[in-house]
Parts: sequence; structure tokens; C-alpha cells
Amino acid sequence: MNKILIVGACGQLGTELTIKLRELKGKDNVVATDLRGPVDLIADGPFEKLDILDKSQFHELIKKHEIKEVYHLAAVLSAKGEQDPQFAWRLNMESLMTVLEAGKDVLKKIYWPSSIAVFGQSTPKQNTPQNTIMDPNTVYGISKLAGERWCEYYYMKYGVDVRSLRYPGLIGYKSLPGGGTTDYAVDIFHKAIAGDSFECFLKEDTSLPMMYMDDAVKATIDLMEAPSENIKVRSSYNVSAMSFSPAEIASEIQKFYPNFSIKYAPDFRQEIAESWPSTIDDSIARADWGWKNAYGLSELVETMITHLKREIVFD
Ligand code: NAD
Ligand code: AKB
Repeated sequence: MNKILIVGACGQLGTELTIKLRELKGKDNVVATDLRGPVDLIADGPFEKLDILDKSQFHELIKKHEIKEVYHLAAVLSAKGEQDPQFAWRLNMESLMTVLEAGKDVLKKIYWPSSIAVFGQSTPKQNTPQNTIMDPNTVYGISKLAGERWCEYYYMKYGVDVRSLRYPGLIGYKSLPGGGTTDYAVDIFHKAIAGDSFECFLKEDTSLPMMYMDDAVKATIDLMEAPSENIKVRSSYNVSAMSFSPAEIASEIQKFYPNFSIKYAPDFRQEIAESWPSTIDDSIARADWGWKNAYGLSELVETMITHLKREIVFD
């Protein structure tokens, strides 16, 4: 059993991935780390404070816990990245290089997420192919595209087994998102359930690719467990589940809350969203390692509402 270390385990994805990996591999085999925390949901297993920009601290933890696999999730996301581009570049790139370097000797496997943010204005918007024009215009997108190139480079040059997915916007009920352009699609549920109206920072018809968190966690673990020879894309795989606009998700929510209302006040995130694809072609992931999503828009909305309502009742 390879012992696993998760960097950025207190975030939106890290929390859920830590829970699932501990369920599958045993609590003590999954060391959660983050700059902050631990958050309650992952406080039941090993946790270490780690600033991934501190290389020596990272190496000490790898040694101390005899780690063989790293899931490196810490990053500054698209909207927050525009507030301090220099820092976003530094965190997103330096941290990846630290982890990739460790892949040359001590680590057996690395997971690092990319994003639909690697695409840009000139990318075909519908059914965006795996290989296409990529001209991202956010520091986040640029860092993810550069990161993808580094992952492939480390695989080709040094045989580092690094695997990656280009996630769309991720939506889950267990934690809140941290500074992305797709965050509205989580926030909208919290407002609807509280009986409030929602002010959306994107225009009503801005359609973006999205995925329910359970599908994202499953895709990640399936990719990591797949035999190495099946992983033919060593930059990052397109993966897709559904696409919707703010108006479309609002109308699905109105099936449960007929009085729910949404208004639109687009801000700087509109321009970011407009540079991203509307729908993604993930046929290569489906063919190479059997990717298949379980959740579409109606399943997502029903599941989010059911769980968030339950949480309110028990709080
Ligand atoms: P998040 O912002 O919710 O979580 C990131 C975590 O990293 C936070 O808990 C933060 O405290 C931690 N962190 C920040 N700086 C750190 C440092 N110096 N050292 C250690 N930890 C640090 O992000 P997320 O939504 O969970 O995203 C995780 C990864 O998935 C990111 O790489 C992101 O780019 C990628 N991704 C996310 C989405 C999405 O919709 N959530 C979509 C595409 C890609
Ligand atoms: C963001 O909006 O920045 C993220 C992403 C799609 O990478 N959710």
C-alpha cells in the first residue's frame, strides 16, 4: 500500500478526496496537509500543517510518513489569481516543480489537477477537443497550461508517473469553493435553501462545463488506479459531465423552490467565463481508462438540495 499525502487537503476538492481516499485505503495511510486547518471533516486522521512553498518542510513530511503518492491540490484559482498574479504564478508553479522533482526519486505516483481554464478565446467553444488551440488569458489558466507541459516533460524525460485531469467547475455540498469563476454554482444553492434571492456575477446565458464532486473524486481515483499503460495523455485529460448557464440552474432549482429568484450583476469574472469552453469532448478519457459521469444537471440539483437541507436540519 502506497502511503498518500494530500497537499491542500482543507480545500473544496481536498476535503472530499481525503474522505474518500481514507475510506478506500485506511485512515492512517492518507496524510492530509494544508496551510490551515484541519477542517472538521478530515480531523479524524493524520494531519500536518504544511506550506508547500517550504520545500524542506515538504521533504521532511515525505520522509517522516514514508509517502509514495502525492495529490497536489494547493493553488490560487482563477478569480483570486487576478488579484495578485505574481503570487498566483509563484504558488501554482513553484509548488508543482517541488512535487515533480520529488517524483524523480522518492515518489511513485503524483496527481495534479489542471482545469478548463487552460483554454482561451481562440479555443473552439463547443465540444472542445483534447488537443486544440490553447490561449488562456488568466494567470491561473497560464499556470495550469504551463503545469500540464511540465507534467508531460517530467514523464517523458524522467519517467515520473504524474497524472492529471482538466476539471470543469466542481460543485459539492461539503465545503465552499475558494476563489473561482464557477463558484456561483455552489453559492446559488446556499441562497436558495436559506430562502434568499441570488445575485449572480455571470450573465444569465453564460454556459460553462460543470461536474458534481462525487464524479470528480471518482474520476481522480479511477485515473490514479488505472494501469500505467492505459494513461496515454500525460499532460492532462479533458473530463466532462454537464454544462449549464445560471438561468438554467436557477430554473432547475425553482422546481424545488418555486419562489427562488435570481438577478444578474456581471463583474470581471464574466470575461474569464467567456474565454472558457461551453462544452468539452472527453471521449479520450472515456476510451483510455473508462471515465463515465453519473450526475447530470437534474441529479446534481436534487442531490445538492437534499444534502444541504439535511445539514440545516441537523445544525
Ligand atoms: P481551494 O481553494 O478550495 O483549496 C486549496 C487549498 O490549498 C486550501 O485549503 C488552501 O488553504 C490550500 N493552500 C493554499 N496555499 C497553500 C500553501 N502554500 N501550502 C499548502 N496549502 C495551501 O481549491 P479547490 O477548489 O479545492 O481546488 C483544488 C485544485 O483543483 C486546485 O489545483 C484547482 O486549480 C483545481 N481545480 C479546482 C476546480 C474547482 O472547481 N474547485 C476546477 C478545476 C481545477
Ligand atoms: C475556477 O473557476 O477557477 C475553477 C476552475 C474551473 O478551474 N473552478
